[in-house]
Amino acid sequence: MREGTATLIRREDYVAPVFWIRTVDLCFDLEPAKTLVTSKMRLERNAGVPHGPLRLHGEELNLLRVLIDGESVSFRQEGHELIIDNVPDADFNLEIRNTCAPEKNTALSGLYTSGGGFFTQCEAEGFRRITYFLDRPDVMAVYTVTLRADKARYPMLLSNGNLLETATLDNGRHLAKWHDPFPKPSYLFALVAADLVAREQRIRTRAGKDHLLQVYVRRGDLEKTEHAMNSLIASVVWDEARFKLPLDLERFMVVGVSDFNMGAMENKGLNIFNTAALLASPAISTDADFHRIESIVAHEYFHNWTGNRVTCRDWFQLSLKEGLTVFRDQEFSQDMAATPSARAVCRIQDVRALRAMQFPEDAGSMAHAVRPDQYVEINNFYTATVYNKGAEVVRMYQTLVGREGFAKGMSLYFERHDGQAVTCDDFAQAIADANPGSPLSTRLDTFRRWYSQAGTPRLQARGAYDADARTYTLTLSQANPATPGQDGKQPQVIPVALGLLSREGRPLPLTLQGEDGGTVATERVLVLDQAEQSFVFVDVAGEPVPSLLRGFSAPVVLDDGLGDAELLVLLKHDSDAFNRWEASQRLALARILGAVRSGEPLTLDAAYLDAMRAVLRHADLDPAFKALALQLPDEAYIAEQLTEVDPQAVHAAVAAAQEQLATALQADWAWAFETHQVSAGYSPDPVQSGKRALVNLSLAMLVLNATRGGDGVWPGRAYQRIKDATNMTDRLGALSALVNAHAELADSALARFHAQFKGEALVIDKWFAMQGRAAEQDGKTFARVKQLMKHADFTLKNPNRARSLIFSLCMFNPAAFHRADAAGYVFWAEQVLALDAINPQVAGRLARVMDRWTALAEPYRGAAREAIVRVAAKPDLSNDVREIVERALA
Ligand code: 0A1
Ligand code: ZN
Repeated sequence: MREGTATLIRREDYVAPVFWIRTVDLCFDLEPAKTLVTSKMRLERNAGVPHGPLRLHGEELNLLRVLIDGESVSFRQEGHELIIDNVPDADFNLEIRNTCAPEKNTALSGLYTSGGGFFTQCEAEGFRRITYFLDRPDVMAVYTVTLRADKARYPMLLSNGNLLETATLDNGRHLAKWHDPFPKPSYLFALVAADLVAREQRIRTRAGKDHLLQVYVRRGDLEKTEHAMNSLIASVVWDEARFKLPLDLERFMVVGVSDFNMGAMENKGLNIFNTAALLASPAISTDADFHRIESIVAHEYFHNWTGNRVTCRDWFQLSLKEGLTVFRDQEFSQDMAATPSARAVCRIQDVRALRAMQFPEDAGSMAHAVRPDQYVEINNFYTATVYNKGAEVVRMYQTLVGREGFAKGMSLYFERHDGQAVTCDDFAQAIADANPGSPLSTRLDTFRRWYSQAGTPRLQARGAYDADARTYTLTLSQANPATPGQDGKQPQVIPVALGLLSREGRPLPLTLQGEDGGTVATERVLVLDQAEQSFVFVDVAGEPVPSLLRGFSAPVVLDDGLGDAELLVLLKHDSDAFNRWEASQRLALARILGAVRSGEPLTLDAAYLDAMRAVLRHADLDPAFKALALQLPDEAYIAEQLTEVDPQAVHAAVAAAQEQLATALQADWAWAFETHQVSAGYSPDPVQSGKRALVNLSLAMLVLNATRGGDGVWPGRAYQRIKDATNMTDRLGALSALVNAHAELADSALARFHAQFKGEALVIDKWFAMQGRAAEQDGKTFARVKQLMKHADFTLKNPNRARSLIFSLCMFNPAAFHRADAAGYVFWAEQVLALDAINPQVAGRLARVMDRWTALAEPYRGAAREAIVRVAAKPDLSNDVREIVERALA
């Protein structure tokens, strides 16, 4: 597992491979302790590059033999490479035989065992842990795979593509042979051998073709696959309708596994999922789980075109497939949400996630461009920047060329590049070429800076109204702060969707100077591509309130200089639901930041409380929207607004705001709780889940208020609700209300919950996570986590379980983690090192918690540094963790 060699890989050093591998015939004799792999490949020199030896990647393998055209050849092994100097000039056959040890593979990369079965994870560089290969995405081969294993223990033998043959062998073994007709890079290879059952569905697509969809899980989990299957069918239908992209396989398989490093993986025709991202039932899953599963199933399915049919030339282009596929799954979720309000809720949630995860990344030690320039360990670059900011970049293409123009661009992209391994530039060119004369095509070079410049641009907007001339001049300017290795940044293309409102909240027509007055649009997109530009609106009847960056039209930080009065107009009247929500957040943010900066205790004013009450009691607003608008900004997002962060001060201000909102609106919360109960049978649809979100928020407020001396009836009602609940959303909501408020009944409720869900690993994960995320109060949460580390159900070996407790504390609970006595940092260092010995990818992710340590105030800053130094001093760290801590200390 120890990597030993930490070389920096640079984008500019890309060279095409010296050889192509055209076909590969793989044969596996599967045994947990020692699996024998025989690989027969057809190789061809790449005529376009200078001659050189054949260098194959291989890690943690035991090499048995190497034959070229049936004859043994001499070879060298250097580090993680197998080098063959003398290879024929013409095409040749290469046969390699090696073994690997799946049951020792705790890193869960390559071939590993989980729950008594075999599973693979090959992205990004896991295939080289199975056999020697040109393990790079631009080498695409046609695979034929034979699996041999014990029939009783592994009745299901799966690989990519179509099943050619099955047979029974001696000694209780059996065989299955698969063939995938689509050339693919090795990272999309997969096999599964396990005792699984499948939910099956036959579908006929628009094109009139029949397909078999299968979802494979362990026996007891079959009834939890209905939602995944429905999500898969909806994804197939959507991709055909929206982008004319059909399912290209007769058989499409999805498999669940409980030990998995990420959410899921898009292996061609054989997607492998973390069970947490696949299994759902009302009894064990929340509305949020249902929603997340739908979007991940869609994401992996959409990769079949954006990732698999057209793949990445090299790993620097990762956002080519990930940013685009996240954009596609976000669009899908919005279309599934159906109503405008539910669509807006989706958008708000996506932006919240971007700000909570990606903005801090852009401001920290690991800041990198959407298309990074260098890496040591590619696994460290499956980031919010590559995924979520990448998706925002794709969204900007669509904003600039329009929905139809974007669909045309996608068609051209597939026309040009189907079956190829390409770059982000190829994608940009296709979208631009399909839309000549568009605001994208005329600024393509500037637009491309989104791929090369790290950092979140600051967009400043200032308006000046001239009453005599009836003009409103909006001056937009941009600046992008320096990030590691990037000082002077160039202006970027920033589409600014906007509207202007009268002081009474009426939308105003938007005519720019020089345009004929015929334009009556009340929303339009301005394109900023210079450091500063002014736009003059004419015929403006009175000083307007600008509603800028509607729908979050660009991933920037906006400073529009608006004060309370204007924000209250937007909160009440903006036709753009996103900006309405944004106004609610900014009103809260201003108050919290005011308290943190001044060091004075926070007191919420009547204007704010009245506005929040009006939102809560509003007759027309969607409950899901209300729940989002009434939620305070994340502590991590608040911290991002400060140059020097005292996490305890941030938490104190948020806790005070929470308590005051709970108390001042007590009667309103009680009203909301009573009037939004769902009586119909459970469905995770936006209407029901919106009501449950508002009910759960209300209950949390009511319980909090009760523990601060308010109406004492609510903790008892929450406790009863946990007992009576008929779905996990209600049950978990009530339980977390008690746990977060540290109510007296919390312990017994937690014990009951644990007893009730003993056998459900995914629910026990929630049980740990809830305690790790509980609002800190006098160190109680931290002490509880330390104690839970010794719980019989806790293990570092299962990534979901490790994340449920450790990440909940270190990543999602700043006040419990950043302690003045540094105990949180000591705990972090211990867990990073312990995890690194088991699973470097998971350890690397945990290491990233310290990315923003330099922004901390003392004593946190000094103590954080000490903890990072302690980790960095460990001599045999994985590349994953070493890269993170070294960048943090650079
Ligand atoms: N491509 C997958 C994510 C993924 C990446 C790496 C993995 O192992 C290191 C596993 C999954 C996706 O975007 O869904
Ligand atoms: Zn993906």
